[in-house]
Amino acid sequence: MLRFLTAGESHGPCLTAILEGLPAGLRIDGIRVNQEMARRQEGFGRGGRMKIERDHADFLSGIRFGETLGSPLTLRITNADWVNWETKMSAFGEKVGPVVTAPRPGHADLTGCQKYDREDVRDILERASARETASRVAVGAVCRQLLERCGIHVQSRVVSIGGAEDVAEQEALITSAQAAGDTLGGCFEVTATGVMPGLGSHIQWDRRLDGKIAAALVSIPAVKGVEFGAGFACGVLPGSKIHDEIFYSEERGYYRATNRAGGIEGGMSNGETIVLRAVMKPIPTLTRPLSTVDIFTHKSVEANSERSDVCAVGAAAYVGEAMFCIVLCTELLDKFGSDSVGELLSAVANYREKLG
Ligand code: EPS
Repeated sequence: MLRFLTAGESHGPCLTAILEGLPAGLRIDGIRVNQEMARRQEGFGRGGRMKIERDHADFLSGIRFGETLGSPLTLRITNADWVNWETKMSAFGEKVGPVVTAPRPGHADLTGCQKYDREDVRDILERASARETASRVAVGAVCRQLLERCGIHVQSRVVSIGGAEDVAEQEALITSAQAAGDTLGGCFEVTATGVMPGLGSHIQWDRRLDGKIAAALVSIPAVKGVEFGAGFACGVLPGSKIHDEIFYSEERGYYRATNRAGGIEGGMSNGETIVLRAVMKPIPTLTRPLSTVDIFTHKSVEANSERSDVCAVGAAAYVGEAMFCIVLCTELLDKFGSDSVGELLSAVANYREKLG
């Protein structure tokens, strides 16, 4: 079983992840991992933090001479901003710096303070920050390298920002949102090609591939919805306009001429390209803040505002790729379960050959 955990606060010393369950013998290209982390930092509308950080992953365990050992991988991403926060984020010692008491609407701030009985919103926002997604991109980048060995490729694109599909229009919208102290969300698409039929299963609710992918995508901060293939249009059109007819040829085996199912039927990959779209709400940190309630005085005040992004849909698309890679890799190992890459590759090749 592949599993991972992340740890780390946005302005703490570092982010970390432990990834367990990868087969031994996977050659890891560390440069590619770091390139993927750099991509997450790009995009029109990112905030000042992205000028401070040059995210890269250090591998602290699970690899020897560039190859996985089958033991847990530990990845560390150092926060360059830590030097500016060291005293304010100290693990021990006297508390210094202002206490944040004005929770932002739309953020984890208020409910987190209620749930964890904290009096400083920073105790919540530090972990709720989307900075944590840097760890996920590092883990996803490792998983991608295994998927690619099996002929599976994952990519993404931004579909729209603030309702605009044209890039120049998107940038103009982000510029005016910034001037107005506002933020913008949008929609991104993630696809996977080369996925063999049969990842996931129809036999139990928690083994359905679409359920697992949806959970992984909605776990990305600010993502509010996911659809596969024709998605919500399935509720409007008749069955004859939705279901993909099945064909067969010697060269292709079974195939569909359309892909409105988005590559998943009955909770299993069907061999077509997996296509999903996710929507990201606007980031809750506004420089022209909304109204909130001070958690000490219970008086109406302006919400806390601090450095943030105006728009991070491009970054979210890369995080979406990473989460998708992690789920696909988990399912691949679940189906072909192997301790070494050699075993995995021959099991995959045998299966593909059997299907024709
Ligand atoms: C982020 C780092 C954060 C934010 C952003 C994402 O850095 P800082 O808080 O120091 O500016 O820019 O986090 C949020 C949008 C959020 O709501 O917390 C990153 O590395 O992606």
